[in-house]
Amino acid sequence: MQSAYISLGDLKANRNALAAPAASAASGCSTTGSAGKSSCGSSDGPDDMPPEIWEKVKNHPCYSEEAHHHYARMHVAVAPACNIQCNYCNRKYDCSNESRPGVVSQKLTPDQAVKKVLTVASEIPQMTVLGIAGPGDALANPKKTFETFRQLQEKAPDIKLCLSTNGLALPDYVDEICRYNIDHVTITINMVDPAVGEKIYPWIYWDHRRITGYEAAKILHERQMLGLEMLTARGVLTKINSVLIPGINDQHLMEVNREVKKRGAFLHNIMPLISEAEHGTHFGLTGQRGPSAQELKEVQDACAGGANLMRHCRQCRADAVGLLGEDRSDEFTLDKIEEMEIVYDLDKRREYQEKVESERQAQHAAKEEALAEAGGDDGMKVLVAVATTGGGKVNEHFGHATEFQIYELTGASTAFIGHRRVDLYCQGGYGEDEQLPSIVNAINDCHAVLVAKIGACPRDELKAAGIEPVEEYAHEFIEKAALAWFAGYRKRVAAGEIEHVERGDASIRQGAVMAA
Ligand code: CLF
Ligand code: SF4
Repeated sequence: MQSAYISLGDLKANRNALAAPAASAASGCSTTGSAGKSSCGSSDGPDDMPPEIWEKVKNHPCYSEEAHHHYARMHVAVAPACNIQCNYCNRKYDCSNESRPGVVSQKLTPDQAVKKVLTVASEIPQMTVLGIAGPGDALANPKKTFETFRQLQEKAPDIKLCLSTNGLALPDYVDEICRYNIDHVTITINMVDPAVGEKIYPWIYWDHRRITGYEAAKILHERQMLGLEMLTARGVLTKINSVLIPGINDQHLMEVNREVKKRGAFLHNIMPLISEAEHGTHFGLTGQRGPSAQELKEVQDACAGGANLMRHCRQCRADAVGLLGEDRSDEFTLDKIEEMEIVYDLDKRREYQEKVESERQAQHAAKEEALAEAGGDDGMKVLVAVATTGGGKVNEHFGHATEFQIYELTGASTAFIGHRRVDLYCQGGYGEDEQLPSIVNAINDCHAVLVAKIGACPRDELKAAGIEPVEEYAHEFIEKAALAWFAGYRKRVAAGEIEHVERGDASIRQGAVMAA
């Protein structure tokens, strides 16, 4: 599996480099920065990760790829205003820096937000993280954002607090972030060169005035870097989101990756630009395209060795609820919450999370066992798509999948490399054959698709497209199932029963997902 943590050596170097600001700023937050190495199923965490960092990441679905199969997050949409303009954003919708473009969330007051969090926490005990990620910028709405966090810190002490910002106002709020024990902050950083930045940001509102062009991008860049350094110095785990915009910052994101690593970023999440004309953004209306799946992967792979990459982001909405990739926000609208009883039982939540933890460790152990038997790397590498509803298992029917998780396999490794959203194939009990070409396009770079069940028609179409439908591993752990299929595949190739051929590129789904 892909490592999702910065190394301890990097942490120490970062801490030393930032020793001076740390000394002057250290109060409130832990003084330990981001650290660790590979994801681990042991309850103590990886050997080289300080226990306090493991505590912060082990059940955060965004900061740990492994955790995202098992733990849920929710967002509350309390922050509507924004202090900058991004060319990929239309304010009619949620902030595209953290949210899927084209989605509108139900805005809440802090009191409504707190009630919603307590209700969800009592209904979904594996919900461990609360984030504020728009619909505008969390720190352009500081009163609402921090009032929500203040109340939650008192009323839901076991829930980790998380916020996302464009970084312009960040240096002014680092003390406040620490005061409320907000352990996780995301900054969207699309450039470290204002000449690139001025193609992305037409204006910012700063120091009581609107500033445009190069000067605007320069101020934003300086504020982002300062904010990141201040958070690292105070031990707040900081993730960087970058929107990959082909022709504008695709070649530049490697430099962004290096610069944020130097300043102590814990993770770097490179997300594809989604720029459908119907969303009415500047980029959408001027024909700026988003990347293909392979273009995204190439940029991510080119950043290998720098700040560790997050590849499981789902570009959630600003009122998302549930596991990453599932959207239960409709179950928790304001009117429905009014009808629900809040039973915030900390012991019950802990008890449930212990069960989740043993499931996660079982997945980890199954993967280790499968890797030990995988037969070694012979140079062959393939991608497979997996249909899952969570729990780390192959447990979704092909026709019910709204996304497929993509794994890269060799004879000695398995790595989660992303997901592909698709329209539902099964509509009201019938297969929708018109959807099949778009589903095939979304996983066209894969050699196989692992599912709990699949009907005859899609099975034949997938085979005709060169993608093998596999249902023998239904309800098994994903990595174990994928490696078992790959071992059989290599045997068939070696025996001359089939020929191994390279696959083509795949499309990243633009537009909203159709609900089940
Ligand atoms: Fe939300 Fe963001 Fe916190 Fe996660 S989401 S504020 S760090 S709790 Fe996660 Fe969603 Fe991607 Fe964000 S998958 S859009 S990275
Ligand atoms: Fe839109 Fe978010 Fe950019 Fe503000 S920071 S313009 S809300 S994408």
